[in-house]
Amino acid sequence: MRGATTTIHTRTTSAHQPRARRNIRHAGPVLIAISSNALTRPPVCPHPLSLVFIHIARHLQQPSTMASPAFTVYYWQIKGRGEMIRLVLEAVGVPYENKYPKDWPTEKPSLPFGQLPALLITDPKTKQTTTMAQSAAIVRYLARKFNLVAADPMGAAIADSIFESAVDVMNAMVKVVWGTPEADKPAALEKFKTEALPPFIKAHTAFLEKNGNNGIYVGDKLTYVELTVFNLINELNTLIPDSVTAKSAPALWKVRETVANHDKIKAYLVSPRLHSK
Ligand SMILES: N[C@@H](CCC(=O)N[C@@H](CS)C(=O)NCC(=O)O)C(=O)O
Repeated sequence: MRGATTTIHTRTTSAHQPRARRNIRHAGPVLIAISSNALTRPPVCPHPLSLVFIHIARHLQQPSTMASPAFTVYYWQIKGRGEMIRLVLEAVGVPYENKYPKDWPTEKPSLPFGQLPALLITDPKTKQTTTMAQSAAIVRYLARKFNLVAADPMGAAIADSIFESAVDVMNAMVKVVWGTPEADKPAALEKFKTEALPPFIKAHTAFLEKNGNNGIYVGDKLTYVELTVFNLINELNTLIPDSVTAKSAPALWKVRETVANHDKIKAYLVSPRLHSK
């Protein structure tokens, strides 16, 4: 995650040299501290590992070689499934552009599965663009790349399962809104309200309470899962006002509050980048 700190200490073979260190800021997410003379001249008789560290440190010092791929979120001009991708990029402060379909029937065949959202990833060196599809795959790719996943594999897998359950609810909601004839919508909505919503709130509350009710599902690190649930809660409350509130689902509401108070997300929510619907 941007702002994370990794410390690499290099050691020369001279026992007399002070172990002075300095911090080197660079364009990427790592803050690195190494012995002060290591960047200017290699030690006379270095430990082989120190040369490796020096090489890494020099590489990290050059912003031009640190260029990140350019990201474009390709989706309609609404929040929908595209929003969880935007939220991940916003949370880590990575710039991106939005692309909206202009003539969907002609654009559809160019997508890997004929659907949106997609993430267009352009390599800064080759200028080649990869089109990545499937919202879950995209958010996980970004979350892994920018360290928005739980650290241990078991915790990460449990978090993934929580994410998948949120996607199930999102899919059920999409089906009611977009896949139901107008005349059948009231009944479909009622069914969703009584059959899909309560088990979602119950299961998520159980995970959150087990984790100490801190607004986070696993441990104390915010991941892509809380960002996704934040989006889901907003969508649910848009569809069915007050379906998730501080009173009806306090543990889930805390997730919403945790994300809403994240400094970068807080800024995003009042920025012109936020889609209004
Ligand atoms: N499993 C896919 C589902 C994508 C999906 O259903 N996209 C819809 C919009 S939310 C779409 O592209 N609909 C237009 C179409 O299928 O032509 C994902 O999560 O990305």
